[in-house]
Amino acid sequence: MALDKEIFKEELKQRLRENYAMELEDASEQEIFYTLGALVKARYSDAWRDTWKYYVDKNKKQVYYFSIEFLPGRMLKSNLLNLGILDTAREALTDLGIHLDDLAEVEKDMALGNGGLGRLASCFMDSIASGGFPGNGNGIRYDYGLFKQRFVDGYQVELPDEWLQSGNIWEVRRESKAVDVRVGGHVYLAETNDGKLKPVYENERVLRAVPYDTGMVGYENNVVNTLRLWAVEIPDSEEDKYQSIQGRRELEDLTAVLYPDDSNEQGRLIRLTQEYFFVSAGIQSIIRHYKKWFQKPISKLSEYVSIHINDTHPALCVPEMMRILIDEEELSWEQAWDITVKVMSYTNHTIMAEALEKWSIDLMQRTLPRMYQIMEEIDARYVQTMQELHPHDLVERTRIIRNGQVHMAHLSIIGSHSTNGVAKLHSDLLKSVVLHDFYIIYPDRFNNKTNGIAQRRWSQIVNEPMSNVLDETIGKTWRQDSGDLKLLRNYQSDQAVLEKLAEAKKINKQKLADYILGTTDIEVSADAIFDVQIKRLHAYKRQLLNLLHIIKLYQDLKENPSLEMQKRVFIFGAKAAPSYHYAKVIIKCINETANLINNDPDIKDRIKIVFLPNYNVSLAEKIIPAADVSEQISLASKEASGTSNMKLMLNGAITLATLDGANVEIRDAVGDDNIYIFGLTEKEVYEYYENQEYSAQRLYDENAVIRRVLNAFIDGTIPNIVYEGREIFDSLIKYNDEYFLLRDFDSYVEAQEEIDKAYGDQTFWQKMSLINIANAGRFSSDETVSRYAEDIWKIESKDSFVTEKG
Ligand code: H2P
Repeated sequence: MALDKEIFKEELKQRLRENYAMELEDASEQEIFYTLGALVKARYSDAWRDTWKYYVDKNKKQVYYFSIEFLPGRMLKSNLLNLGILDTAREALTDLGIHLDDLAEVEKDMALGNGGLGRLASCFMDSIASGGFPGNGNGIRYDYGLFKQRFVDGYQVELPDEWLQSGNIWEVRRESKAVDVRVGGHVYLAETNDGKLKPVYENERVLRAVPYDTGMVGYENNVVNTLRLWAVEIPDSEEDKYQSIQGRRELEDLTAVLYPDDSNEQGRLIRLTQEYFFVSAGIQSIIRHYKKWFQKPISKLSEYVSIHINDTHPALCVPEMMRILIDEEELSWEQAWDITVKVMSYTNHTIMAEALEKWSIDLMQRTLPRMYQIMEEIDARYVQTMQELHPHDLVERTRIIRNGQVHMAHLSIIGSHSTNGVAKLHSDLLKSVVLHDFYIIYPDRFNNKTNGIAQRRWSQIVNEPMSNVLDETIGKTWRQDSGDLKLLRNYQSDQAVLEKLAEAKKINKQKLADYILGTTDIEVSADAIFDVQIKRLHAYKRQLLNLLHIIKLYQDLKENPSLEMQKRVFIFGAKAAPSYHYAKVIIKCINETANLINNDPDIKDRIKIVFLPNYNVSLAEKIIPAADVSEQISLASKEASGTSNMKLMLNGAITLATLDGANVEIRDAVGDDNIYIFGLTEKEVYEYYENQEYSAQRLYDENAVIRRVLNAFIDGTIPNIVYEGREIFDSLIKYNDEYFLLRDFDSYVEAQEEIDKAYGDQTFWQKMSLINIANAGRFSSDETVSRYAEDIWKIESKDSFVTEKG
């Protein structure tokens, strides 16, 4: 429904009067934001109701995407865009003297995730709704999102992210849909009067799970799906047990923070309980919905419900579904297992050990006794079935419970019908190395689904100047179907188009330069190359390699001030996990190097380093449109996919990359001439592991450039890093450089030199940039989600069944 500008203005004023007893002139930006949010929500509420009713009426199979992280960022503009009223709303607000962009800044980022995993989940939510797919998210409503990052003396300081302080305009509390979740205590099986074995719970704690629903608005299609996030409360029946404030707090802490530090026992306990809490609440609500509205026998569940386990955190979906089917629905084990495996599917997001989650048997038994019993049974039956088919060793290596631990990835694979990786290379590695044992057992369960990004957000919303040039050049169909970006290929030699794209980039760069000045006091020139690395801070992502190159450039310039090179601004955005010491050391070193270089009068503005604090979705939206170079420099084989690589490419940045994760597919899309590839291949990395020939010390001894760069960490060249510099140095030399930075250093420097040269020829550069934009369409999460829908979830898009039935 088109938006009438005048009616919209009147409605805004009227709602403001009703809610705040204020006239527009007197209202604060915050009051206007909340009023506008309520108005937008009201606009999609009918569609929201109609959508779920439609799924029910037509008995449509739905997917439930279980994820411990969601990172939607801000939702105002994306909701306006998807409702098709962004432009009109902007105009109407302008008439009223309000800038939509300023107003949008009021919204707190919904930051219920750490990085790519959570952001992917949110891109999927957008694409599932936009594709008209019946699909919902299920997660945790943390009171505090990912910490706010500040730098004090170059160190990362973490502050709580009180995102809910002023209320969350998009959510709806649904108390009537609360469910109970039982944890702790003891469970034993007792015979009932009719001779069945039933679990009896003793001394357990009952938690009340209250859902908060947020509408996931599809792009101009009247579909609004639901993201359901659970918060813990004390059930009425248990009030007596929680008379002290401290007791209440302990319980309420369960959904207080995202990823509590799990380096200590108390933290791990909370984490495991969190996992079970949202899994149990989610599955109970799915079953209740199914029974109430679909009114089909429980044995048919897999025809109507698909559950996706996003990484292993929701792996307890498997035993929890079994519990409900056996204990409550009284199905036989075999029948329950058959349904469970058909319903579940699992995505692996990384080969890093940190994500191959394991829990000690003892902790599992104490925290979730019934879950443990069921997992023991799954494990025993697995061994029994498989030992007839496979060698003993193989079965032992793949079982769920072994060496005193419960292996969540094993549980996810065994308990589901599909395991996928997130880029071709990653999926291949899963099959050939990381999960090879399972691939032998279940070859048909393995498949690849290369990640994608919500392209409307990462182009139309964040980059208006570029979007306008695209409209003028290739028409507007790309806004609906990003595959049409390829039409741009016809203009790669059109000087006028190249110049227009360059102008758009310049506008974005100037805007970012202003922001940088405002937040960090660092002045950067929009004429310089904006070289960007934005992602979680992690050793394998190799922000340190980037820093080594910067130090080299600095040393070269100091030695030879007349050295010819393009001006560069190196931009970083990254948070380090609070307990990840080494990552924090790298942050400190980057900040101190920045201090040194940015203030060195010999360097002036030839190199600038900007580490923008508090990297989050909103900051990404400011940086990405302004980027010239996209740093994707993880050690080959370590980055499962990456998604900032896709966002940066879509915005015309040139990728500088190792052949890792989805970089391989980006290279295939743009061709070797439009990307800069360097470093070891994944095969070579594995060869090093095998032959153990790698010696960082040798590289240090033999390579004078490397030596000089590394010495800068310990000889006082970079000030204020006495301990940190030594730690970096030792990690590379004494501990033999786990991620082969020194091995890739020369080829990285070479690639950087080529980039420097290429940027000198602006036409050449703009053409590469255009080719990147033109070939980004295939990395749309619309496409990715369609593949999941077809191959894994077996759900149909609303469009397809609407047309099907005429
Ligand atoms: C992870 C992987 C990325 C991947 C993303 C989504 C865990 O994200 O490392 O390679 O693209 O999941 O599948 P991240 O490192 O950004 O936290």
